[in-house]
Amino acid sequence: MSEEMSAGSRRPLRIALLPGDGVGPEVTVEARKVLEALELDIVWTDLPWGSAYWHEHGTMMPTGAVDSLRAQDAILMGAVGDPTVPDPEALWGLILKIRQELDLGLNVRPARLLAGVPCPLAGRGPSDIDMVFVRENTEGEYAGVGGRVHRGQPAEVAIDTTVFTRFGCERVIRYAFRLARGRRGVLTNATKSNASRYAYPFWDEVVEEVALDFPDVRVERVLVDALCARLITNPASVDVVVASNLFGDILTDLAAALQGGMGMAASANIGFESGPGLFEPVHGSAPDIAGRGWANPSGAIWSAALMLEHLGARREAATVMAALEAVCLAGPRTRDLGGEASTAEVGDAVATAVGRLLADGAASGGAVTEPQVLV
Ligand code: GGG
Repeated sequence: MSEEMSAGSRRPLRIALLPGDGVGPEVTVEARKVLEALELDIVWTDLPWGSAYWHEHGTMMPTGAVDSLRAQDAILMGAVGDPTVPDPEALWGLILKIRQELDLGLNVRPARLLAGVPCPLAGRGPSDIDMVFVRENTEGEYAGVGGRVHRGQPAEVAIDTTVFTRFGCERVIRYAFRLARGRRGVLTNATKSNASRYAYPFWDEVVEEVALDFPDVRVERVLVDALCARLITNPASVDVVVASNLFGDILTDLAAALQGGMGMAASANIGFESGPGLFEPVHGSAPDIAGRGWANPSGAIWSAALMLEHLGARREAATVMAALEAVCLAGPRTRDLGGEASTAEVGDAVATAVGRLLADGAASGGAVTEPQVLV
């Protein structure tokens, strides 16, 4: 984490903007608008990578793309995926490649229901849904280890191997314990060690070993299928969840639904050493609604707040979150939240709220303070 990056830092923040595909450009332009309302000194680098780039050049990104990202302080991304590009090509050519090559081993996804956002569960409100998912981000079923032979033949074989390393698991699990310690002191380990022969029993062992260093955190081992049910029946009982890459991916779509829909969900892909993190809404490219101005920019704006927090600009991160929360409460809202506003109208409203909060803070000498998510 770069603690030294703050609003008062001496040099501008270098932020790469990677809008990507589908609704990605529509939501990232709003996140950028909100960041610009903070009046930070930011040097933007626009990256035209994604499916259109693939059609022109045959690859999702140019040669040396990931290395060029190392010079940035952070990457703000939209989404990747388009019906005209094979999914494995799009994902392995861009987001999964960036995560692996920059060693962004951690994916932190808060799932909090903001006041004013409708919850699909009857009788549940913001006090019931406030969780953080800590997802291992470069291994597991997304390690890319496997193969396919005898294509198109009756003997065709396809193998994807779950890969857990002690190094990769332990650093993520340790992070989750630290996060749990600073919240309710409970860590839920999402596992499947009843059916998995080797990988998840190993994952559980690492959790138990790391737990010895955190005697103040109660750890519960919950089978991922049972955890899905519990997220519906008793979401308030879940606080910090640590999960493998695959389970984290799936659980956070369910959690996103609980926090009002995919459009609300944000994520931080971060490493354990210095280097840029990548911040992206959890939703994909949503080609079915792309170009209509319907996408909810909240997940992208929330991701921008996580980016600021990771850069050490905690007060600014809190200001963005306070602005987003004010707009969720009072509107305008996009149609996924029951409103009629466009993506740009919501972005404008959040940017205006940021300006108002800054002016109020300057007038009162006070700062917006909010609990933060990253540790
Ligand atoms: N910004 C989210 C996005 O582009 N999602 C596409 C996707 O399916 N990503 C897989 C993953 O997050 O592991």
